[in-house]
Amino acid sequence: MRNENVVAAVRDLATRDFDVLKPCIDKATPVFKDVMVDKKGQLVLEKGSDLWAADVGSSLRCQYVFNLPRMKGATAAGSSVEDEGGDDEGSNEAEDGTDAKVAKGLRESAEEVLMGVAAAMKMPCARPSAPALLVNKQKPRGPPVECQAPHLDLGRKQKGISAILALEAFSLLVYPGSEAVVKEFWRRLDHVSSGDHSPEDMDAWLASRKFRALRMKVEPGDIILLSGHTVHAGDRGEHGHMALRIHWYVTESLYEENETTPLKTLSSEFAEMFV
Ligand SMILES: O=C(O)CCC(=O)C(=O)O
Repeated sequence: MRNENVVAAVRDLATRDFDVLKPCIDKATPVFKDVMVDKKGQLVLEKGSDLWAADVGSSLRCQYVFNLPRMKGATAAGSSVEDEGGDDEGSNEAEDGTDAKVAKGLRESAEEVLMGVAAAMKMPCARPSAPALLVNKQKPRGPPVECQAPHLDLGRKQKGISAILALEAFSLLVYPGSEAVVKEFWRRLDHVSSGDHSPEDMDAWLASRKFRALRMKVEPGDIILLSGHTVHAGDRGEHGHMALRIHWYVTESLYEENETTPLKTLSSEFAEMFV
């Protein structure tokens, strides 16, 4: 979708060559490319944790989470929410006030749009996560970033949307209609657990179809909106192009963290349906 206030705010940053974002780009750290598997193809746990270990690939897909104070009153229902003073866990504020400068134009206009979408989706308590700047880095003479593994941005029990705002042109791999396939997988999994379906029924369903990604190309100012259960993946990068973009999650409850779900963590056979 496009919103003229958002487009104007993006244009404003672009005319100043994204100067205000330079400290954030420098501090951006690698995000997952895939999940780690051992020689037998089994998922590996992070040391000392019960989470799956991430494989960051060539470490070129990076993100910086803005440590911005939450906007007052920014829920889809417009109810008052106290400003929390920017103490979001895992965020990494640039020391020079960059966050505040970015907050002023872009964040406010973009989050107003996201709250409108949440309200239309009947998520009255929804509120956006701290925004994260995504950037494709590249080493001198090295190749651009590789594709990410197909994943969902939310866990099974979560309801909400993902939004990615293009500050520069970029592309995303999206599997159209995949939300229905994901829900069908969970439904069949429940039937196998309850004994209504046999594991062989599940195997036959998993082998019955393959889904192909659509390369969605967007221009600066465009916002891609995905349901949290739509299968997607970051695309391969282009030489010398950072493809600056900002990612939000909008979940139903106020203080919820999104649960990124690589398809391999659901089942390797399910992941293989998405080619
Ligand atoms: O690289 C991108 O544009 C998408 C990244 C993404 O979907 C994620 O990290 O969850």
